[in-house]
Amino acid sequence: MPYRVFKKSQPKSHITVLPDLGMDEQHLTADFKRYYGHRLGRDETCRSPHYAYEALSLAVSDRLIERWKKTYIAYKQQDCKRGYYLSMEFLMGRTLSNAVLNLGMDDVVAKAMYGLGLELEELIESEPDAGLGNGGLGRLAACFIDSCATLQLPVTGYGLRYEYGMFCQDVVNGEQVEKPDHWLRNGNMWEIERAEYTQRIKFGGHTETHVDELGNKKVYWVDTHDVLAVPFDTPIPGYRNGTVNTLRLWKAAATEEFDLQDFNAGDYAEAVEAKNTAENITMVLYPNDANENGKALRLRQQYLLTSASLQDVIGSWIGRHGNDFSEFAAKNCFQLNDTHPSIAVAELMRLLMDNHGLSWGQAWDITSSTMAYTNHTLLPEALERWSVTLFKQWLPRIMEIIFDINAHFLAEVSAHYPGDRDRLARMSLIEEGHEQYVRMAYLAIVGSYSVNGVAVLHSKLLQQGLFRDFYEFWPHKFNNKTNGVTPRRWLAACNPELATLITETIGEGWITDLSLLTKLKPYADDQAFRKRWYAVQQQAKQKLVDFKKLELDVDLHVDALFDVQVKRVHEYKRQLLNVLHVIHLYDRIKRGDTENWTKRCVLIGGKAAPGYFMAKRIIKLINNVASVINHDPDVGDKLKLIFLPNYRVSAMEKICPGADLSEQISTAGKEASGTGNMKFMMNGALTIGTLDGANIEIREEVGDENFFLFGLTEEQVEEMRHHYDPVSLINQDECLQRVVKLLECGHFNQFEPGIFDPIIASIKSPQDPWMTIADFRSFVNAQKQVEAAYQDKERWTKMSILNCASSGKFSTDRTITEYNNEIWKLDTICIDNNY
Ligand code: 26Q
Repeated sequence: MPYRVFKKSQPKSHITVLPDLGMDEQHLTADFKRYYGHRLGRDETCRSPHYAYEALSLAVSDRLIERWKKTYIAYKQQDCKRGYYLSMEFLMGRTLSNAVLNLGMDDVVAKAMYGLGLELEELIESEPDAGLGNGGLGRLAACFIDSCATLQLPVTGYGLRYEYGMFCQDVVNGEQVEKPDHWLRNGNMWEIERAEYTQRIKFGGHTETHVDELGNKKVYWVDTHDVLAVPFDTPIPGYRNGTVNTLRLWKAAATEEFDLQDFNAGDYAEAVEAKNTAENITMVLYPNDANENGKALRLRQQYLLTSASLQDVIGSWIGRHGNDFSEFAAKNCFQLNDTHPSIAVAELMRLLMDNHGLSWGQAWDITSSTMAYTNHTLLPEALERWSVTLFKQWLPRIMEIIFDINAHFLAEVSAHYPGDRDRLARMSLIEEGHEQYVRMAYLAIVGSYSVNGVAVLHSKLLQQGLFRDFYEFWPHKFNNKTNGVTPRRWLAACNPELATLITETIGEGWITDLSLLTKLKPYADDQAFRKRWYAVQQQAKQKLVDFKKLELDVDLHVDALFDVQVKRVHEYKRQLLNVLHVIHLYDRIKRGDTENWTKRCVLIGGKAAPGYFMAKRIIKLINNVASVINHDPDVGDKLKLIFLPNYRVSAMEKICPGADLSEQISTAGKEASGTGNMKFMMNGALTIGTLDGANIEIREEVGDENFFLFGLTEEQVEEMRHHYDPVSLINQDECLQRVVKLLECGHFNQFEPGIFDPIIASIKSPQDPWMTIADFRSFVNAQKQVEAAYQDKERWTKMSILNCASSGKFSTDRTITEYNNEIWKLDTICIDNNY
């Protein structure tokens, strides 16, 4: 440890013993005032809510830190088995309201702020989102660590502290414009820098092999250009249980020697440049973008995360057990969030062998019984492959170890399948060809004792498709863990009115045992209850309308069906199918086919990867169609189409309580799970969806009659591929023909000729992988069912109650319990604290 504050001989623990902080209004108010006046130097003349947010956050944070320390001590004293969630993304969103809820201070805080004449909502809104993730995978990591803390599991999240998170999306002339997200500009109230746990990360250089007198081989990785990884910790509170776990995010920094070397040689500017190169590593989150694959900076990010985290875990192990690794595997496990941190397999081997003197066999036993891998995608283009050349250049020692792992692995395969050369080539960690590539998913599978998908269908398709050979070889490694979302953020906090109604009806146990929501089912038949449910939902819709009115200056009406699709914009998610349906409704209005019309407001939001041309063009199409429809006096309030800019966690917290209909319309077999679908269901929205990802399980839970199903199954999609003929499907369907004609004649791009040609060409192509046209008719028919149901208010409300009541399975508390029972096997650790 580079910094030692206290002399070893002198116990100083008394200076850290403090009386517990008061959890009442008086103590909180006093702390708030002290921070506001003394620490932040503000007074009543300050008009910005930002400083009041900071003062409140500091006061709340003090109360978290108290419990954090107790949790830390309990884990240390019990020397319990620990879990580590390694992820390149933690999409945390805002922290204040979640911390207040989990500490059980919501009433106290509301009263204290009211007493001070402050608008709590305004303070909460002034917190920027921590947008350190792209979408589902990053938000899942955030929900997981919330559940781990709530379930009192000793799990630490390890990630990167990007200076710039997910870009901010502006819409200019209907087009996405990216702006940097400098979320740390005004500081971060929730993190603590722990420079004393800084780790050193090697890059570049080369390896040297020495054989000692006993004939033992030892490898040295030398002449490296090292970078420092400095940890910043954020407390992760469980729900009112005294547990506060840790999210540790690494920031890259230059070593001092690095700049001194150049500086002494007189190259001041070069020294500063070297510093920049090092610090660039954690500068920006990569958007999920096929065009960004293979970039050296991304590889360096991945290695910094895995090496720093593993060194940190080993360092703390050695602090407790010395150089004895015999119990290491029994007491540690690492969950890899996709292949992004899968270099961990090779890095743990390196650390154990090169730094701690273990043999290959000892190191492999430990590695392959501590690593577990979660896959999040079936799209082949999204599977990570790194060029061997790049790997050798930046991580030469790691590349050697991967070759060694591969040699051992292929020997095992060929012993099992003698003479099967094709199989060896298929399963090799190295893809051969003009250039060699490392197949990261295979490295993760070989190095892990558990491999899971994130929904039943997805896990099945992994076993039968992408990872078939591996499943045949090691069936015991494969399992499914259906995703979830945390009910604290995604119901209790984001929809307090509905949460109150639920708690008044069935008690508050659902917040930590979501299966209790089934107790709501009988109330679906209770007319008085339905009336209250409906009123709460209308209120949530009004809140969303008011909010959008402020932001977008649009007039929406709560009597319309709120039809919502928010998620990353990607062709497989088929925002295009949604737009085709909207154009069809518009065409019906223009034709006067409006008998028994259901007013509908279609809301679409999501970011496109900056280099993804088609996705960006789809956003432009949505905006152009919106502009035509919303300005057409014939349409009026029968139909609205709104693009919601800058979709992010804090936006979803406002959107999901106000949604009637949740669009989950991906091509079957393409969406691994989806988690937005679960947030909507929990808040009482109905789903229109394909048999894809977790939709299948959602439908199973809520029953066919409460779910609007459409589209081809995954098998039908694969079967139809061979003879897919979208043009003839268009010709057979008059409505669809009219929709395509409207697009082709430039109705939505009168002054921008040709801009939608690539979109038209893609849906008309027999090669269209997403087969949008194939599902159009079935989608339109399902939407008619939606309209019929919506027109019957009692029926719709009943379905809404049943959706919420059936959403218990989709809590991450259930998901994490399964991870723990079947993969991690950690004991729960009670923290002695009256929360
Ligand atoms: C890869 C290479 C270079 C740069 C970035 C990336 C990258 C980054 C993020 C690749 C993928 C991601 C994110 C993927 C993701 O969010 N997948 C989603 O995971 C959810 C949680 O399991 C599922 O519910 C979704 O179905 C799945 O799409």
